[in-house]
Amino acid sequence: MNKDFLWGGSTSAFQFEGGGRLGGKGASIYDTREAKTGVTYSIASDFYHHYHEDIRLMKEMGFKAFRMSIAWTRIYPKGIEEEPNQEGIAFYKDVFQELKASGIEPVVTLFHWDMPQYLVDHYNGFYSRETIDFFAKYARTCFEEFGPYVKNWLTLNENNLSMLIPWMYLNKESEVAKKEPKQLAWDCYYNSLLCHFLAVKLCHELVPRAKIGNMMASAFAYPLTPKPADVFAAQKHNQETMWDDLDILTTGQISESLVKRLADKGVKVKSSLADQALIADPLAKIDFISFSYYFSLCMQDKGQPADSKAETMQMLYQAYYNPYLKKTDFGWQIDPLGLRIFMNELYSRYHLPVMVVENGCGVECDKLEDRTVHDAYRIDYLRQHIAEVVKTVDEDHVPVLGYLPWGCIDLYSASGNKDKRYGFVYVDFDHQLKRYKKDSFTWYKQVIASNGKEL
Ligand code: BGP
Repeated sequence: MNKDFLWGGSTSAFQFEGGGRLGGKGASIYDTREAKTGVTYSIASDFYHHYHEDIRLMKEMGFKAFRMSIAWTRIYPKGIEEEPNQEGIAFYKDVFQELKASGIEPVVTLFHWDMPQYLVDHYNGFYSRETIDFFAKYARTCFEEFGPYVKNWLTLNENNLSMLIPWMYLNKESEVAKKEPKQLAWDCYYNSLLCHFLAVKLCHELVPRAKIGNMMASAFAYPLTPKPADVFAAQKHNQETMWDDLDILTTGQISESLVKRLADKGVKVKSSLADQALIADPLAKIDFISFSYYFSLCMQDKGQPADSKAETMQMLYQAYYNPYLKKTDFGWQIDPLGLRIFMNELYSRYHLPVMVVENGCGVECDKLEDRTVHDAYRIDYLRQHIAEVVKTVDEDHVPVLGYLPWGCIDLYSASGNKDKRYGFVYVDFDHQLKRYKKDSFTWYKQVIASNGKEL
């Protein structure tokens, strides 16, 4: 393992930062959701008030990197203002300086789903072209203000899935929301794609010493059986959920095959010459591929009667359970070797360095006893995955830049469930958000100190 390997952990603003509307922050879609569901995203793990303590804990574990996202609404409260919010800028500068002083590189996601509510209400999020300009302005501000502190940037979290969840950023009462769903999904995705390209280009122009990557969700599927039709189903699934997106990001064009496949579904790709020039701009090419990996999937031929013994794994996509794998209590199948297979596949396709920016096992069974949590199950899960990362680097010689497991300090799950925990540090959400080191804290510290040798 390279001595510069980025060991660390990963979070996002809406799930971790809290701080509510303090410091002039505007409402994101999660703040609005809070009013409806009662899930207290405005507090979450309250990194806003605990960052000194949290960074101390990360330093104690030996973190080399920490992934966090910037809340767009902390910089531009509505998304549309002329001038950025200086208090928001000061907050993040403070965090970055403290990370730097602790020897920890920030890995910063520009957009982790927390769209300004104003842009949803008035522009239907990524549906509108205006949002691209607002996003570009936000990204420019981030690079100009934080460029001196941040060497590693990620654009939009899990953007390959944005075609599957366009309604996240739509005003459901608007006329737009009633449009033909496939075209609507593509149009939203396409505009978010332009946001990605603009951000990459701006980053290369404004912070030339920095590196910037995409962030994709692994939806990696095996065929359920060696039946050629199942192999083809898996191939199609991987193409449509991951490679179509990555092919655009890395080749600088929307392939004719994709345009025709979309046309077969009644979806039109409207791409201006200026868009095409941006997509093809060498400055708009990513430096590395980052991704989340929690499980692998199995696919079978949809045209055939479903294998009655195959259990369905209902996610964003209909997939099947792999009879050779165990699964978590949340039904996510545990596949450490799948991570190695996936990274090899990525590298052989795109020849770019890769970075694991999310991985982990969310459980509801963490129990605080005598100021700690005995989380052998977490250690077991991470040990197996890290072992595969090490082999991918040392035996397959794939350039893996870092391993940043998800929710390194407990945070809210994307679904709002604060009892689904991933961290090395327990956050007592019922008692002043006090922090406690779990058994995995000491274990991970030794993993980092030995550069992945002592697992
Ligand atoms: C990814 C998201 C994260 C995170 C993670 C775990 O898709 O990028 O924000 O939440 O999944 O999922 P969950 O929170 O549902 O356990």
